[in-house]
Amino acid sequence: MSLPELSTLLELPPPPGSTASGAGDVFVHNADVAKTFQEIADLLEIKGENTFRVRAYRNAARTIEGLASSVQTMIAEHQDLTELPCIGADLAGKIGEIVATGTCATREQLRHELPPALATLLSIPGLGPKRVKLLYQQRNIGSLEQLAVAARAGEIRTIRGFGPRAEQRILDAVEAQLSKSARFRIGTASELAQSFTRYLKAGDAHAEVEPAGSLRRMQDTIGDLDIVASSPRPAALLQRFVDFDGVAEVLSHGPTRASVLLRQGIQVDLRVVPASSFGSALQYFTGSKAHNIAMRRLAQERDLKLNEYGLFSAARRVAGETEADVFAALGMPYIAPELRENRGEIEAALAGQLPQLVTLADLRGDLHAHTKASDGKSSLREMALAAQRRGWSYLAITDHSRQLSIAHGLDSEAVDRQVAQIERINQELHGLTVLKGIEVDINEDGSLDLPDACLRQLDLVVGAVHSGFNLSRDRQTTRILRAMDHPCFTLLAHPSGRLLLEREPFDIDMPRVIAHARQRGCFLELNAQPHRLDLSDSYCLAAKKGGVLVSVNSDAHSRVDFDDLRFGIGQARRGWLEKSDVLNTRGLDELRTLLAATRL
Ligand code: DGT
Ligand code: CA
Ligand code: CA
Repeated sequence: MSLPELSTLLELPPPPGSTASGAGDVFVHNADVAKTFQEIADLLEIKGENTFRVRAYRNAARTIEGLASSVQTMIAEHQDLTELPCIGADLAGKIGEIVATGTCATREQLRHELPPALATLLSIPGLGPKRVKLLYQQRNIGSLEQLAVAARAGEIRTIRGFGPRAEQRILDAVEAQLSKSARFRIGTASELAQSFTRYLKAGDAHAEVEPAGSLRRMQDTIGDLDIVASSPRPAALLQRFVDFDGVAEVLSHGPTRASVLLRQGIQVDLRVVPASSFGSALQYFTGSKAHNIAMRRLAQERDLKLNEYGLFSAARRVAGETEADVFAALGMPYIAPELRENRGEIEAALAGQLPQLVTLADLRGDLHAHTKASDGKSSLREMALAAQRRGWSYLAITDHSRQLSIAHGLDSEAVDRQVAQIERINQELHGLTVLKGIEVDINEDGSLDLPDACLRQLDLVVGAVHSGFNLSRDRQTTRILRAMDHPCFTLLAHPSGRLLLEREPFDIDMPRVIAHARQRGCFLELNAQPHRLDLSDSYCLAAKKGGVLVSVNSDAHSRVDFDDLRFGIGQARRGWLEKSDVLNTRGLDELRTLLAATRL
């Protein structure tokens, strides 16, 4: 199982009425079981199966949704599910299967028989199983993309029961849905962009190739990739681009630009310009759009014209070969891509007040990492050696606490054992100090998941929310503030709980959390995992303004995860953070002083 998947599992809240500990491997909600049954019913209906069978699944789904207690708990307590209305032995068996495995063979079989994306058509308002069946049987439409193509071509209105108005409604809904789902995490986008860039350069020794757009600005999610290049042989470079092995479809291919769709579903735009325009093209395609518009206006005020070909005074090009030239010709220093959002960076640049943004090289260590003792994949020694190789002064080991049983969280005795192990390894290591820490669960009432005596022996205590995401804003905020008030609390991990493209942040009064952290003297994390990037850029800025230090942490679950810190640093830079705003840029002695000062 990949790491993002595992952490998604880890963070499913427990079913109502159960305690989080030892409830099995995966928390399965009644709603999950009901949804599985509804999907089976939908697929059976699309297939044209017996209506009684379809109705049996729908009735069972309704029964389960309406239950006061969790079916997972009922099964754990050996209650007889066939006593429930509309649940016979067969369905009871399937509920058991879903609770045990997260899915059931009947659903998997149906998904196998029908086009895998067919059921997604049901998400379009006005399309029930009967109409989806018609679309599939009569036009072989099996996905939202195919539905959009058919609707645009006016094919839907020709099917009996659909008219031009229904067709338009469907098209609007499909387009809204497609644009919503079509973003990618920066981790995925960055990996694709790197391999693409390397590939393009390998075929053309004299080409300059640079990823631009939201990726270069290190935005947390990316819509499409934009690559800017210059080459003595543009046609050959564009040909190589469309010939890339991972290309699923060539969307356009001209003399200076081309667009392709990669198999992963991400679009890549390549723009090839003369070397004399490379800087201005890079500036233009890096964006953001709002930044570009403000820059162009500034140029106009000085009787200059700025576009992707250069900065012009009448017909004369005054800059364009490098980005720095363009900024200089407009009377300002180079603005880092991460700042280019028209959030005051142009004014700051003109006034000579740009922040000196933190860099990856400024980090002296990491304050959030796991080992095999909980759900990590590397041993304590492997993690420490990897940290040492990076030239760091310290690495805090912060495995999960006991409540997170699915992640094999540590109890007091296990923490004691790890503390002894860390003391031994610190005897051997040179240059690197392993700090004793824990990622302790913050309970719903704001208490911490391990006894004070256990926490007190550690160098730092990282508090984290892994359950109870749906508390009201007031309760969630109070919970966090209370946890911060614990005498051993050091650092709040992934403060908003968001999982990018998966789960919204929980409802919390972040300005209050920041103000409280300042008062309490504790710290906030910027978690660098590309599916979290939490704090977000704007809350980083709020923390800076509120006088709270941010720790940019990897949350590494294996030694290769330290590489993710570059995404965290990108987010920190988007939030205008400087070296002095980041806790783990401090040397060991200063860090120890700061950590000790959080103890009450
Ligand atoms: P994304 O792809 O949604 O994550 O965001 P971007 O920023 O990469 O946007 P994209 O791919 O549509 O365009 C790349 C850059 O091209 C964008 O950041 C700025 C520039 N650009 C695109 N459209 C316009 C425009 O209408 N006006 C100006 N001034 N610049 C534009
Ligand atoms: Ca883009
Ligand atoms: Ca684009």
